Amino acid sequence: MAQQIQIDQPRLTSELATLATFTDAEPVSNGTSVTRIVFSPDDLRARAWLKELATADGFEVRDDAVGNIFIRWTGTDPDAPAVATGSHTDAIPHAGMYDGTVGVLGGLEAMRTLKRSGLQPRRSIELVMFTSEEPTRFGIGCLGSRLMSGTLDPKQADALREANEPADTAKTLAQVRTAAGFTGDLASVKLSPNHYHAWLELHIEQGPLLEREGTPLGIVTSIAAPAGYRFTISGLGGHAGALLMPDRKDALCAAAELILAIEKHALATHVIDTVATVGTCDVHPGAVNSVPSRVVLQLDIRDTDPTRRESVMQAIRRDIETLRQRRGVIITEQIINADAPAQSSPHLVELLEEVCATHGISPRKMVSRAYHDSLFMARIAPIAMIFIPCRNGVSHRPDEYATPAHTTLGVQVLASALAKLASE
Ligand code: HGY
Ligand code: MN
Ligand code: MN
Ligand code: MN
Repeated sequence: MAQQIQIDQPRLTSELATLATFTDAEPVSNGTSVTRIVFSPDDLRARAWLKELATADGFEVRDDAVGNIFIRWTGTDPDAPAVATGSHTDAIPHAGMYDGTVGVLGGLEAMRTLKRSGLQPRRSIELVMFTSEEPTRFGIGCLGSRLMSGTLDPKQADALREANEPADTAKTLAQVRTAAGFTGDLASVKLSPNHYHAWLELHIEQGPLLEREGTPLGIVTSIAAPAGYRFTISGLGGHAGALLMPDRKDALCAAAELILAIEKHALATHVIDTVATVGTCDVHPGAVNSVPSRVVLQLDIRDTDPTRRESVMQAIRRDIETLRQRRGVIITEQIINADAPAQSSPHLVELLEEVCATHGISPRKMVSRAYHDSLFMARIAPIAMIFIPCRNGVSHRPDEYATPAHTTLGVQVLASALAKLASE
């Protein structure tokens, strides 16, 4: 099979470049800056373009109530659970052009290549483009795959509000998706546990290991466990000149101490798998001559071991208690998500190793520190992920880059694996 698989590299490279034009980010000199927030005009244009491509290739296209797109190549045994692959095309502000898109356009090219090779798959092969893998708009990532796998309550999901809008104007997911034309009941998004025979996702590594070791491909054996929390710190603000220091309860100073405490406790595990960052900090009222009275922080904390992640949270909470007393501020904690890690299917890892051997590749087995929709697909299907190197391990930045050769090799391995799985 390996020999017959001729990926159309120029077409794939050009489609990745076209997809990157659906952005409202300003052009930058050091790469391709992409901002494509879920259900934004650019996201809707990208969706329409992808569907046109897939329809032109003769695949069946549908979307579900939250806008997950399904591109299906029906097999000779249409009732057998399908083999699936896919990823996301939404992008955080000022991101790059390869995160997620390699898995979607690479998956489409894999299906087209198999079709061109004359394969008649027994199992259907399905490409999925997930809605809102990034947490940017609604504060929680993987909305589409969480709902598909039944790990997010549909009513809770519809009530999620835009995370970066003022509370009084923030729209709910229900309002935004309805305006985008997705009006079905979110409960209908959930798939049964045996809906798919197997799930594979092709993605850039978003880390430096493959490039550093000169390995062209990684096989993900597990996906680290992400958690998100929102801390609201309320103090006593006022005039930056007239309010004397002893009378202040400066919420931003308290936030600064909390941010450093988070870093301190993440480092204190002395385990490289523990990571934590405060990625957003909203200061109210946000005027230079006004003492901050309220600050909202969003924490992203991850670990391959959820128990160790929780022990870091306990240490942070102890420091919060001290901060409350010493600074006289109110600090409330809201959990956004606290997910379990995912293990890849040993069978799929072995199958990918066999496919790599036929392509003359010796892959690296590795942990994914970024989360992916595969983290949730693991709840309803056997999963594995294929990683390709990205330059300097950079991601979520305009200088994110994957070479056409690495991208093509990743798609070649994906196509061979899909063909094998479709005949199982
Ligand atoms: O944050 C992540 O791990 C993913 O790239 N959204
Ligand atoms: Mn991402
Ligand atoms: Mn991604
Ligand atoms: Mn992802």
